[in-house]
Order: sequence, then structure tokens, then C-alpha cells
Amino acid sequence: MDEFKIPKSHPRYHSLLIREKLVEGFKKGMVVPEGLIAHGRGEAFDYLLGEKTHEFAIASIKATIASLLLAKSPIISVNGNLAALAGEQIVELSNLLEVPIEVNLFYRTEERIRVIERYLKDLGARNVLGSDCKKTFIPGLESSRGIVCLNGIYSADFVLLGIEDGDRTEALRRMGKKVAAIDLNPFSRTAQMANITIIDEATRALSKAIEVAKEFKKLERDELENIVKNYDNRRVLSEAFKTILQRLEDAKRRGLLISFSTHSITK
Ligand code: PTJ
Repeated sequence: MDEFKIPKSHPRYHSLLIREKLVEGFKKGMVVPEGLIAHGRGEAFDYLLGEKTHEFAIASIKATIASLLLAKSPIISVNGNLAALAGEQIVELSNLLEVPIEVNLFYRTEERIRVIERYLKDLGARNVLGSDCKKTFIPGLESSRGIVCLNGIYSADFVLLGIEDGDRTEALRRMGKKVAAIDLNPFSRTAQMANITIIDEATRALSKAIEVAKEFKKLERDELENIVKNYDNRRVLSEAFKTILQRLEDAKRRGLLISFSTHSITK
């Protein structure tokens, strides 16, 4: 049978292409079945937010890149979904800023750690931790996401992570680390616990992050410090919620929502 190809004219071409990347990652043993479900939740929030990189996400991306450049030992934490969807962008960002990557999984198996590590190295990653390191634990975290490399996430002062929910961001913050999280869901605990929340689709956000990184590498330390100092994560979360409310207001204006008012909240 002929292989199915998504027609370029399809109105949801890009979204379907991203799905295909995830399914490919699943077939390669990088993504767990639960990861396919997690993607659906992300898609729903992306739809609500209008499927674009908003100004509030750009502000978060800028604060993240400035922080990665300023940190003493930053790290990019990668799980199955993030590797499958944005492996190329992660590797480019890691090499560009000389920030190591650590493979860290919720549904951890040593085999999957190795598959993801190999995938990232084949894409050109120069510094990937995961299988071959001295392991230790994030205090107070019971899931196997708490197993980390002593010379990686455990000793990092700044962690960039994405597409994960639950309690790890909170545990990392308890350890005194700064966390930037890519998460389309502004309601999630990760989104609300992170120091910097990038509310955007991971492939879009990381492509933008590469552009910003190239520009910010030329900045002086005090310019980067100012970007971090002036960043306000509460405002970013608030702008994301407002965007969702405004999109509901638009639906109402178009007669799709009857007897509903968000006026008191959005004014
Ligand atoms: O590879 P593993 O074993 O570490 O497992 C990874 C998954 C994704 C299965 C695990 O971390 C998980 O179950 O995550 P959750 O609890 O579903 O949370 C994922 C969060 O990422 C949700 O808030 C989604 O809205 C969001 N999300 C999903 N896809 C994207 C996304 N955010 C940005 N870009 C996406 N493409």
C-alpha cells in the first residue's frame, strides 16, 4: 500500500506534521504511549491560544536565553516527547550556547534513555548526559523522574525543561534551582511553579529560542542581567489567561457563545 502523505494544502498541515513527528518518535522507542495523550492536551491549549508564538512567550524565551547565558551550570532536561518533537532545535541550542543536555524520563527505562541519547548524538549533540553518569536523586521526588546525574541536573543552577507536568519543577525549586518550563497549559503546576514559563508549542518556542540565542550571545553581561531583572512571570501567566479569555470573547462576538460574559475579568 502507498504511504500516507499529509497534503500541503490541508488547513491543519503543520499541526498534523508535528503529530507525525511524535508518532515517528513513538515507533523509534523514544516516546511512550502516554506521551501521545500528553500531546493531545498540549494541542488543545495551543488551539485555545491561537497556535502562534505570542509576545508574552517571546518575553519568556528572552529571559530563558539570558538566564542560560548567565548561569554557572545550566542544563537542558529532555524527555521522550521533547526529543521527538524538537530534537533538532534542542541540539542546535545546546551546541550554540554550550549548555549540556540531560535525558530525564518520567516513565524511565535505561533502554529508552539510551535510545534518546543516541538520537540526540546522531543529530550532532556534543554534550548529552543520561546513561553514563553517576546517579543521584532529587530530594522529595518519588517518581523515577527524580533520578538524575550528579554532574548534570543535580548540580545545575538553571534548568530548561518542557512538556512535563507534576511535581519536578517544585522539587527542583526546593533545591534552590531556577527553572524555565515550556508548557502550553498555563493552568499546570509546572507552569505555575517555574521561574520562567514559556507558554508556547515546544518546536515553535525552541526555534525562536535559537534566533534569540544568536542575538543574545553578542550582549554584555549587564544587558543580560537587565533582561532577567525586568522579567515578570506572573504577568506572562496573566497574559496567557487573558488571551484565552479574549478568544472566547471573539467567539461570542461571532455568535458562537450565547449568554456568557468575561467582561468583569478582562477589563
Ligand atoms: O518521556 P517521559 O517518560 O518523561 O514522559 C513524558 C510525558 C509527556 C508522557 C509526561 O511528562 C507527562 O505525562 O506529561 P503531562 O503530565 O501530560 O504534561 C505535559 C504538559 O505539556 C501538559 O501541560 C501539556 O499541555 C504540555 N504539552 C504537550 N505537548 C506540548 C506541550 N507543551 C508545549 N509544546 C507541546 N508540543
